[in-house]
Amino acid sequence: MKLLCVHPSPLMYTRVFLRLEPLGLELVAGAARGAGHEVRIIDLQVEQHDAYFRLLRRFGPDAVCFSGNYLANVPEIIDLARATRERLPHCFIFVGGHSVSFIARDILAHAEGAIDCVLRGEGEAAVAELLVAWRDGGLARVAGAVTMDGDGPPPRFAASLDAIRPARDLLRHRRKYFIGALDPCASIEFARGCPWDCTFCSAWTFYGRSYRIADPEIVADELARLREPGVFIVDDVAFVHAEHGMAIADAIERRGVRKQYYLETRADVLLRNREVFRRWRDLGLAYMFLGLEAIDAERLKLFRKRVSLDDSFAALEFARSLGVNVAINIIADPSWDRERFATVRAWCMEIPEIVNISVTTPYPGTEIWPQQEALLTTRDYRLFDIQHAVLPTTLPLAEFYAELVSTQQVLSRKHLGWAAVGGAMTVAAKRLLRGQTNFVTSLWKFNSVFNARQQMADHARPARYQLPRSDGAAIGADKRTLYVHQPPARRARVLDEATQRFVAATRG
Ligand code: B12
Ligand code: SF4
Repeated sequence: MKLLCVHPSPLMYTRVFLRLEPLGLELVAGAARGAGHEVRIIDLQVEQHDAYFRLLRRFGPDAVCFSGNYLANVPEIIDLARATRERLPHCFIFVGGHSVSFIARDILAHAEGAIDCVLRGEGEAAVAELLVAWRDGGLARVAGAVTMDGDGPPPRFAASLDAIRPARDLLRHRRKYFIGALDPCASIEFARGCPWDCTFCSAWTFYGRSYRIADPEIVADELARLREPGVFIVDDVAFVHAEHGMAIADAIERRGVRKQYYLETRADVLLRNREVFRRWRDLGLAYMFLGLEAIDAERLKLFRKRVSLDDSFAALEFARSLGVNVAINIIADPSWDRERFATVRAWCMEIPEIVNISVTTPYPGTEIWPQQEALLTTRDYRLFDIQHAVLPTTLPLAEFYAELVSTQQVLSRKHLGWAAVGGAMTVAAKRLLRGQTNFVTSLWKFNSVFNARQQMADHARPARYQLPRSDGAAIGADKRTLYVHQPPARRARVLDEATQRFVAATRG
């Protein structure tokens, strides 16, 4: 069977700072190809809709699937599915990925027949079976499949993270992926899931609070095969498990792999596994993202981050001492007034780190969704990108955006000040010499994308598809309804005893 795998267009943030290869979709493609199907991938982060329709004509797929990791991409996916259905009425059209797994029925309803199925959960676990079931009948028996005719059994976890490799070779423009000065940059997965349970996050509800690790030798082989000098480690929390981090380090050292890495982790993990991070600094760790989320104890508690303010600051100190570039995230609350924005701005200017500001956004699948859903001021999917305010703001909305964008501008200028530009220009020149323009272009894009007037205008666009109301009370009453993959039995977690004790202690 011929399968075309499609990743939708970039969202606001990725239009400026980074653009990464769609690793999840590559895994789905890898699983389908491994089962004998002829597979193509198109990534609309780097290609236009015209290219998609041309490929559709040329390739003539029997099946088309879309990656729905991001809620804000839902309208685009539905419109593309409708346009595909018009052109290829008998094609099997399905969607999978993080966000759509939480709202599968709503997706089918919006699409009015243009989408045959939503495959919930880890796609590589069931895609091969799904394609056979569509050909031979029996879609409703496939684990994770949701169709207009009924639901299959609950989604199944992939048997291991090692068996199926991402079909990287199917991506047509590999040099288009970058993050900051890591240009070009590939992505890799060392571990999957998260054992913590922050209220604003859906990573733990998607993976049933599980945490699984990949075989160090297999990922080291994969790293050795990557041509890109930069590597983005996609794990939600890197190096939770110290021995695993060390084992990968050993394996890549044995192979003589030399790359520059980007990773994301938690303050408490960083403090606990200092040796691992030092080792990775020596191996090429260049950027680290710490999700601090708040700079006051009250909000940290509200987010159930389970990290004290003291630990957050101690982690920042330690990260600085490593000599890597550190970025942190702070979540802007809709209740912020001018004074609060000014305080945050002042604090951010005092510290050397890159600061990213996102806006509190309740997503289906998070614990705050049932609590806050009724308060939403908009249900337009496109605005659920953590850069728009979808809850009532204390300041008039236009003023909130003016403050938000000016804070982001101040922070952007801080890093692109003349001194910084001096450094950035040297990096830029080196990238240009290698024919890589992503990083250089990103330096000038900020003002055209982050713009308060544009953000307001986004709210005024007519919305064809809107998040439907759900029964928030029912979801809130039973936590199990939040999960896509139900939590596995305790023994299925791979945390060693010491890490388990650490996670349990931080969970309180
Ligand atoms: C790495 C990452 C990124 C990277 C890479 C994104 C990319 N190109 O893929 C970067 C940094 C660019 C990024 C950016 C953003 N991200 Co992000 N990201 C993640 C993260 C941490 C891991 C994703 C990942 O690569 N996992 C590993 C791969 C193997 O898994 P996967 O992609 O999920 O794919 C699996 C399944 O989802 C499924 N699947 C995926 N596609 C398909 C397709 C089909 C057909 C099928 C059947 C199955 C399927 O099968 C795959 C294999 O098991 C997730 C959290 C998480 N754990 O999911 C957040 C997450 C997905 N991101 C999130 C957000 C909010 C964003 C941003 C909007 C943030 C911002 N500041 O603007 C941007 C928007 C990006 C864009 N598209 O423009 C939210 C999504 C919220 C939502 N409900 O919409 C998440 C869940 C984080 C969170 N805690 O809330 N992100
Ligand atoms: S630690 Fe990170 S990935 Fe885990 S639940 Fe909290 S925000 Fe989500």
